[in-house]
Amino acid sequence: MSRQNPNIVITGTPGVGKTTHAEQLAQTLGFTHLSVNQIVKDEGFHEGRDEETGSWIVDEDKLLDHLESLPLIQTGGYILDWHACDLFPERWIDLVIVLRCDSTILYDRLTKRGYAGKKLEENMDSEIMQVLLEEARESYAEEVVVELRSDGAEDVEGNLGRVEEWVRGWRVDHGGEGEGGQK
Ligand code: DAT
Repeated sequence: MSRQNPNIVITGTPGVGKTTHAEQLAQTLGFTHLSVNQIVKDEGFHEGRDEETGSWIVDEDKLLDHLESLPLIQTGGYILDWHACDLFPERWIDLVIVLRCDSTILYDRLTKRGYAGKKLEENMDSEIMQVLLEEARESYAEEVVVELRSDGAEDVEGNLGRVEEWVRGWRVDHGGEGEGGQK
């Protein structure tokens, strides 16, 4: 198995900026952005919504089968954007980015999105208790996981530059030119 490009997971609590980062990175790197939540919804890989939180109850087997049918493992060049990461087999993934956000800023983003009550509370707790960071650290090798801040626009810019640099390095280490998009 020799991928031409790395596969990157972008994870974190809802509202931290996963979509914002994934869309821009996919564009600059020429990678494919997979919004896993959207796939779950569009393809019906779920058993309805949790009554209390409104989140999808995901059929993980169906989701994994679908992802496995993509050229993801062979070619690389995918950005998987989801609020969970322990589902993806380690051998698929080259980098796991855990975005983190200041709780006051996150509170504002989530209330603006219409989150309230238990859903808001659970997501705030999740960010404060760094649940996704722990999940990533438990599921992947230490050197694969990076924690990046996503409080303001300047963070996004810095993070994108850092990841692009990392991808260039990955390509060089894996026999590529260190430039260019997905082949
Ligand atoms: P997620 O995909 O993690 O749920 P998002 O990318 O949809 O998050 O971002 C939620 C909102 O917050 C959206 O209006 C964009 C804004 N946002 C995210 N990260 C930001 C950042 N670092 N600076 C400024 N705004 C940001």
